[in-house]
Amino acid sequence: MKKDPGSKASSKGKLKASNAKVEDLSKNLEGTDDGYLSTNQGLPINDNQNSLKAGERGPSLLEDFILREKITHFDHERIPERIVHARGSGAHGVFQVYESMAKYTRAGFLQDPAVETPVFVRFSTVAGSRGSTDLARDVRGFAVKFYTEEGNFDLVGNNMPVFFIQDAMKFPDLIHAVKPEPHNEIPQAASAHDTFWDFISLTPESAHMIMWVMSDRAIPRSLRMMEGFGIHTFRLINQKGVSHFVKFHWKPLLGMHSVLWDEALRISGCDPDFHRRDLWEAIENGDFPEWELGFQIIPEKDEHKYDFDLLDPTKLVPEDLVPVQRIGKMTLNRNPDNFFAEVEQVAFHPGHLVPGIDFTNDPLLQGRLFSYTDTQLIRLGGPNFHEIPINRPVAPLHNHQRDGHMRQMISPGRVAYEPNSLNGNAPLQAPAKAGGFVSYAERVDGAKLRAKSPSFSDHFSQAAMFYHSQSPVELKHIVHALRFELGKCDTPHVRERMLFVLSQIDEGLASDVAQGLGIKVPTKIDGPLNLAVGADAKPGEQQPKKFTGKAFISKALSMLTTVPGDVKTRKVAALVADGFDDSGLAAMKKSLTAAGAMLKVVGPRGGTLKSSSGKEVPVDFALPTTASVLFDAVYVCGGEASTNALSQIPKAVEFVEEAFKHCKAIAATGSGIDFLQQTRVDTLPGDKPAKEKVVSNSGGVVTGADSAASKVAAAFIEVLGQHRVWEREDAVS
Ligand code: HDD
Repeated sequence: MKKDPGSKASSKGKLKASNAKVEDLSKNLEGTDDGYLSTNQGLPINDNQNSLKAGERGPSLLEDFILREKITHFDHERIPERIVHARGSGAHGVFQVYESMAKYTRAGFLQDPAVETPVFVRFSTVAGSRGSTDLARDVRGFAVKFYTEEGNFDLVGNNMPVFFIQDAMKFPDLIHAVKPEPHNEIPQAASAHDTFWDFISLTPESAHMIMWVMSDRAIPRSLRMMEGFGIHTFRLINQKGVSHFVKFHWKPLLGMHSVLWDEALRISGCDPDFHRRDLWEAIENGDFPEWELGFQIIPEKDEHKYDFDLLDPTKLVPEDLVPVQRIGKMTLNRNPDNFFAEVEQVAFHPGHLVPGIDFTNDPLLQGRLFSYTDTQLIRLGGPNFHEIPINRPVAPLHNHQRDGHMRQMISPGRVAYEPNSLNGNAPLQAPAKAGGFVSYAERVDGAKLRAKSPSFSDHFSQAAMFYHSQSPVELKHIVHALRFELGKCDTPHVRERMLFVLSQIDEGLASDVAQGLGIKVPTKIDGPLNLAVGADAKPGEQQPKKFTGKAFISKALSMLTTVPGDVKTRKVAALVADGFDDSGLAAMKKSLTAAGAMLKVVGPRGGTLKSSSGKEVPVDFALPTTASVLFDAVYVCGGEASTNALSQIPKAVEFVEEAFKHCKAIAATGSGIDFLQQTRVDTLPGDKPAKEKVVSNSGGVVTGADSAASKVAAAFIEVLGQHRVWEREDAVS
């Protein structure tokens, strides 16, 4: 029988592109598929269909150790899902620094541009369960494990540069509030419910993050098209012991793009694995996703230079004040061989550091340093999770830690302590010069107290900065998102209080949201604005200041300022039926492929389709099983018989109309234009496709004669490069 290309044998082939981690993982790849089926003890199995019975119709026997082993293993296949970030997708890759960063850090993997450091990345949503949709409105986790020669360095970040809360003490409350409500486990993977907004409306420090989560950043087009951030301020320490503060950034080379909320809702039904599939397919196709690692470097002397505190994780350092230096590139070039073994079992920890990188006193980061090991103990079953292949470092590991559940390493000899004379005191402690980790000797003294620095008390200025830095389209989407979310919130006083919080950022924003909800923005609320304070908090802490004045505008905060204009890896649907014009389809395919995009044939059914001249093309997707929300743009190919047939299929008409509604680029050649004229694409003022058969671009609908397909393609590619035709949005939504 032929082997499935996803089988272990073929994966082993894939592993040939070698680096230290690939070689390390290959030790654990199950051998070949040759040989007989066996038990876990290696006993060849003769009958894997029938249990052992007392007679053909008799009861099964307890003696059947083969049945018991199989069922027992199956019964234990699941481990607890992550309490947050349960839904995730991962990939392997490499990182290379562009030039030595020795000036700032002694970290080995940031010294030599010739060195390729293996990485494993896991992207995730936060609130949903393992099986939830990829398209939830949510923060995306962006966790990178660098397998460096000095040990593993984990950069456990998100796709937004700030966080909801300032202190880890409040993390369980935040997560309890956003997760499905505990009495009925509703809703799944959604923040649009009462408990979330109750908590947020009482915790004004979340205002800045709320702006991000209500923006289009929370519904990315692809995991390959989003930024990543380390969020906290970290330290870089160089060979001389000099420390600089640093903020880590990941900049996607494909630019940043999102989907519309209406699309996200549809995609969740059509393909809940949309992001996971997109990442997987891009890597399989050789379209390796790439990000540049960015540093925002702040000298120690500038610690108090800004009107926010560098230790406050609800604040970002505007790129206008401290530019991001792009210092290296990460390329994801290999899909996992086994989802569970790699993506599910990978264990990240912000405390996995290498010499040359260190923490700051950000109270959110400090709490995280406890949480991540603790969670792996329950999730992965014990203290030996570092031995799981995906987690083990490529750097040598020697210590006296021993035993525990599922210990894999066999540590010989009788010496399991230090100091020792029986084994020459080995393994020896490493002097700093030889790579031993030495914590940065920051001077710390102070009274023991539960308190928050007054420098953490401005909650609205950066929320206003984010809001006012958006383009009009993005701004409108934030208002609509808030209307949706608060509209799903049933408790009137929670909605009203939240409107009041929004009015502290911007009164216009609050009244726009209120208008959509059909209620008024309250002019005052009973009691303090901030209830996320200790019982004996000072009155100042309870009344954070409303933002007034002119907001700081930071260009980098709008995704639209970063549209790169190229169409690499974009997926375009060609609507085609029997009798299509093959010259038009071929010309369109040639141009799109040359620009790095993909043309997929969408037909009324599967199999192949015949052109008017008798040529056959295979159908990539059949209309009943796909939808235009799964594509970036649509081309309606010419050919009378083809377009006549398509116009009789409601799903074909809906396909184009939906793409139009979602502001996507649309192209048609020849009789494809007649097809468009029977759809809603033609009913909107100003967007009528040209009936004459010359190339025309009317509001992102590009049309032309069959013979002009290459020219149509060129104009179509230009529209596609803008991602969306936003001018159309008001007319269609
Ligand atoms: Fe966390 C997982 C990112 C605050 C406790 N976190 C987790 C993951 C990411 C982040 C990307 C998934 C890792 C993976 O793919 O396995 N977390 C963040 C960021 C935060 C943050 C960027 C704030 C800046 N987290 C945070 C706090 C706490 C935690 C304040 C607790 C005090 N996070 C966890 C955890 C998780 C986790 C419970 C769940 C699964 C895991 O660790 O391995 O320990």
